[in-house]
Amino acid sequence: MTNGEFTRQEMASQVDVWRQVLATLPLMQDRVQALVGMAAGKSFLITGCGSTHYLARSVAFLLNQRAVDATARPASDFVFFPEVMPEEDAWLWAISRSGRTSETLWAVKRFRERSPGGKVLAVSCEADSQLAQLADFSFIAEGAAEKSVAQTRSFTSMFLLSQALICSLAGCPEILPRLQTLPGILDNLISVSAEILRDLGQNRSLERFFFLGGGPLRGLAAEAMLKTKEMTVSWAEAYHPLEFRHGPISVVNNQTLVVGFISDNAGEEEIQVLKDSALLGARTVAIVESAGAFDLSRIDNVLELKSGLSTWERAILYLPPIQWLAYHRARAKAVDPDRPQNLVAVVELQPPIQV
Ligand code: F1P
Repeated sequence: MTNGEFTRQEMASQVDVWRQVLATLPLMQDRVQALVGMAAGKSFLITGCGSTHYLARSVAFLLNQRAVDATARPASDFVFFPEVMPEEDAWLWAISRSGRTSETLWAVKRFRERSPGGKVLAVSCEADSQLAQLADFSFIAEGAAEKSVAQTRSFTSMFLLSQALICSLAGCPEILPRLQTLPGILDNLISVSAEILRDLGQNRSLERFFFLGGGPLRGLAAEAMLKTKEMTVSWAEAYHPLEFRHGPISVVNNQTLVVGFISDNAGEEEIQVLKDSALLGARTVAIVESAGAFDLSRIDNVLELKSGLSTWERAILYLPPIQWLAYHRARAKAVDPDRPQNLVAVVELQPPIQV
């Protein structure tokens, strides 16, 4: 199978895999309770590489919003600058689809050296991986593993699993039933937006892609950027929405697409950034909870989530539309999103350090 067929199938199965991941939560209850008992009052160092580094950034923000101390850094920063890790009272939360990425495994090693009493929590798609075995607690997104190089359903499923863990860790279990509604909402979102996403993906006049998201959506905007680069070999960048005016907007032209991941906290201001970009010739897309809440008259395309959920709860819904946009662009450019150029599914390196 080639020409993006693995990627397409993995994205198309996303709704079912989310349901599967959410259905396994009750089976993890004993482990979650043990984790909650031991992790109370600790701070978290969240890490990963590539996609999972961006996932870590959103997870850290979600924890911070629930008053849990958390910092996200790429695994290589923990390996080469271990002094940034506290010597006690911190846990390492490592995220890796494969559980085999060198830097992530090295970060675990460095953390153990620096903080012998600290614990390691792993979120992965591979139960038998080295990372899952090294961790004190591992949580697996069942059914989310992939054949493709670029992460799609694995990313969103590990995000959902992490979010469910945060509900327990941060003492907000009342959110869990609302997370259970996400697969149905995604199903509807993808069917109603399919045509827009295909048209945008097939629009070869677009050459520059910008994804704007703030707060918990910043890591997701970065992942949208990475998907666009990996799958379509295109120029893509991600920013906090209001940061866009502080320099990046200078390269906006009529070959530019600016996508806003619009939050509840700053919706009006975020949409104004899209409107400013439109005046410079950009095509704009706003992904919003509800179109009725804003004046969207000068926005080219509006995708409505209609989730009835807060930004914190619905965050992961912003990403799948961009995965589909990237898929269609890859097909239109005749590049294979299953095997992006210059990339491998897992980066395994020779140790530069004694590990
Ligand atoms: C992380 C990752 C991917 C990326 C690339 C190499 O892998 O950086 O995000 O697409 O192909 O690996 P993992 O640690 O999550 O398995």
